[in-house]
Amino acid sequence: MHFQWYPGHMAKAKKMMQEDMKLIDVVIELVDARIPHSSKNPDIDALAKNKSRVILLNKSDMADQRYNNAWKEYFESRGYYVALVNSKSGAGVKQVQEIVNKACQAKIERDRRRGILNRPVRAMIVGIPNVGKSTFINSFVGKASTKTGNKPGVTKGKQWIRLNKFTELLDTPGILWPKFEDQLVGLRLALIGSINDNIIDTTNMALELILILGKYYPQVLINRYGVETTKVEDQREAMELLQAIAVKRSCLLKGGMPDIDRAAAFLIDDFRSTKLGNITLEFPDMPAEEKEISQTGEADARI
Ligand SMILES: Nc1nc2c(ncn2[C@@H]2O[C@H](COP(=O)(O)OP(=O)(O)OP(=O)(O)O)[C@@H](O)[C@H]2O)c(=O)[nH]1
Ligand SMILES: [Mg+2]
Repeated sequence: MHFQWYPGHMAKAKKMMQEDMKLIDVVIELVDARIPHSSKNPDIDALAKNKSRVILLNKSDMADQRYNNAWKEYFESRGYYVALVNSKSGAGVKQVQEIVNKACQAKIERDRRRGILNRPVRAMIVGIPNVGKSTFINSFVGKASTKTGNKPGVTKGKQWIRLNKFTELLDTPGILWPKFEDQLVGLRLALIGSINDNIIDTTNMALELILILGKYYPQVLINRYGVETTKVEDQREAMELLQAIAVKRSCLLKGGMPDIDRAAAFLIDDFRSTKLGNITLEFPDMPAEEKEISQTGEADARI
């Protein structure tokens, strides 16, 4: 289910994106509501210069409702039109048409002043692999016309889906690369399952998760695993907590030592399957030093 970027790959994707940008009026970027910072493409602002911008916080059903709203406000305050969506169930998808209309209002009026009437606005969906582009398009368009699956992929050719009198959608979404030079971003992308587990060490992923949970969701690990405390400040304390979870769950190696790898794997599984609840891993007001909470890489304060 995973996608890997190589320099050739990326250059091609970028070139394709530049070509597609010439055809469209509005860019609809999907980000994962659990990690809106890390799942946002670093180059899209430059690529989509002068285009109307819509951000969809997808998989909002898996994220924390309080922070969903905070992120919505955050992006709105930066000039984006924003919606919270669950593409899988279709919740929130209907309002996207209205948001696209609003985002394109200025353009429609400009056209009208020039005597161009009834030219539909052209939109394109973009986002990193596995963020839910195909699922969203299916839901938005109203029938299963685009291939979906838990598998990144690229389709060739350009076709437009006529949504209604006012809007056309490029049928192939643009696949964008994440900020993968940033290790912390890599860990969080791996946590939500969007990059290969084999590239990123599972224990490091679990430690990053524990640091965030300890800070923002202190009750979660206590309730689920019966550990005494989740007060963790650094990697060493996070490791101690992971060991405590292993012991509580009787994940032991021969000789009785805690089996860290197994504990890390089921902690991550529990997070991904929302058994830990609806958890957001990034927050709009996260101070810069907390973006570096895991001390594994340079924090990227840019969104
Ligand atoms: N819970 C939940 N799952 C979703 C949502 N949107 C998509 N998914 C799931 O996420 C996985 C990836 O969805 P896709 O639509 O294939 O993602 P994509 O962006 O098209 O992926 P690529 O084509 O690989 O770039 C699938 O298992 C979907 O069912 C959502 O809003 N909520
Ligand atoms: Mg797809």
